[in-house]
Amino acid sequence: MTGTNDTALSAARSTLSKGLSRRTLFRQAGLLVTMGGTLLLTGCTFGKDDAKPVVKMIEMTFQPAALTIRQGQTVTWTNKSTFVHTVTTDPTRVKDPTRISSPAGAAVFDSGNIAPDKQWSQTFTVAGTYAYCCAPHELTGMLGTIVVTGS
Ligand SMILES: [Cu+2]
Repeated sequence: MTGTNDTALSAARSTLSKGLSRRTLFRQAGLLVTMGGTLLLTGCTFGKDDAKPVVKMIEMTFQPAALTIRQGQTVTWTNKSTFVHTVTTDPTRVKDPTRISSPAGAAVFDSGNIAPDKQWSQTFTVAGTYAYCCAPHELTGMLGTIVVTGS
């Protein structure tokens, strides 16, 4: 999959240019390569055998921005940036509620502040599409999508 390698290289170059350590660079590149079997151009799909769906917060982006998981899986957001971020589908936490959405019957969630090098997890029990954002950075486009397929 040349697309996977290109993506990993691109992410690696981006990371390097932002001044992170080479060790961090290679760890991220290695993870991207490891994920290669399921990495798509627009996101990742995690099957039942994949242990840990992860979304990284890198600078002011969610990576991958679009992630597909199975019902009942838990997604962990890891803050790899120097900023405080949040993960929210709560309309009361954002300036523009049209940016976010949840499937019918799903409770909204809000991580609260996730400091640099911290992480936060959410288990998805209701299938459907979740459009979430980082409340402090919604206006700069820090948006993400989780698609939960039926078990
Ligand atoms: Cu943010």
